[in-house]
Amino acid sequence: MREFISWMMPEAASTVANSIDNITYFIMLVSVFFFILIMAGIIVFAIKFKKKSDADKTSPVDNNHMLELVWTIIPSILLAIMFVWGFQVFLTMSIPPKDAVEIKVTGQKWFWTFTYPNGHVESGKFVVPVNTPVKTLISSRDVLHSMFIPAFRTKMDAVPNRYTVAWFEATKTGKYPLYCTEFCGTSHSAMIAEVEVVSKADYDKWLLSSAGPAEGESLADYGAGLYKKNACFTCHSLDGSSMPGPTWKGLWGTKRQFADGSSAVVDENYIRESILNPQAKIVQGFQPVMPAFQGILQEKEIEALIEFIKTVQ
Ligand code: HEC
Ligand SMILES: [Cu+2]
Repeated sequence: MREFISWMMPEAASTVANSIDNITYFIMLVSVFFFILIMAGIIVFAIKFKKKSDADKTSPVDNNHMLELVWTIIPSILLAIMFVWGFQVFLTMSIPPKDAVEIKVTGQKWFWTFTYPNGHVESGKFVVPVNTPVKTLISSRDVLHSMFIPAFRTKMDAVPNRYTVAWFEATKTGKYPLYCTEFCGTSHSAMIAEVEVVSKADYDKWLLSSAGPAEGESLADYGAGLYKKNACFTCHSLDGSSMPGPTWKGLWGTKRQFADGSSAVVDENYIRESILNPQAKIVQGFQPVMPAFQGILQEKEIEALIEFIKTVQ
């Protein structure tokens, strides 16, 4: 039976995924069974007891104790099973194991950052060890978001000014999508990340290695990757098209007019300041909605982004 209906669910890759699926299937099958039974009853009775002539009288029977007991007791038992079973799974999902690895997950328009116990900050990519409980402390820097990892059946709101907690234990290495499931504005649909489940050894190795271009990769190419990874693309286009932020096409070297009337030429220092402290100078005609990347981007990453912007002509 399980194999027969499992196409309805995404891949199950965490310890709780199967228990959640089982109770979902149980509730669904019970509902489908009674839906068919009741619908069939309505149709059969409507045909069988249709008033055929004016002489037909309504049945004198007005109750049946046995029948009423049956249709009260059976649904009560089924509901009790659903409640107790569901509550058990809910408790398992709600209480993170004591030895869980703790990772902070921050949502903001329109990307996710993951802060590891050693201070390493990663965006767009959520690397976690396999067969290890991971506790996520989730929050938001602006509006409501929600972290959803379908393969783990994990979903939790990201709320500004407070932490929410979710936990999971991945059972298979591989890559799984993470979505924002709380509509949060223009580029909500681009607010995705990739969960990468790796072996414990690879996880430790990954945590130790610092950010930087791969062997043989130019700084500008590395910057192009960061443009995607840090979701700059949700607000800045490369082809001149209009988005919440100014396009990067031909940005380098142009003269910028700011909302306060001052102006400056776009050079390394201006870009650096725009990334770390975007509110310092607001480009005329734009809203001050760019998030500050202070504490998120490393020095080398900022250099790479500057090199990349230079190449967008
Ligand atoms: C939520 C939307 C948003 C995101 C995400 C975003 N920006 Fe911006 N950015 C803006 C807006 C709006 C402005 C113009 C207003 C201002 O100057 O703050 C801007 C301005 C800039 C400027 C100055 C550009 C100019 O035309 O003078 C730079 C450089 C910049 N952003 C870099 C980045 C980088 C690098 C990233 C990714 C790491 C990024 N931005 C992510 C919205 C965003
Ligand atoms: Cu969101």
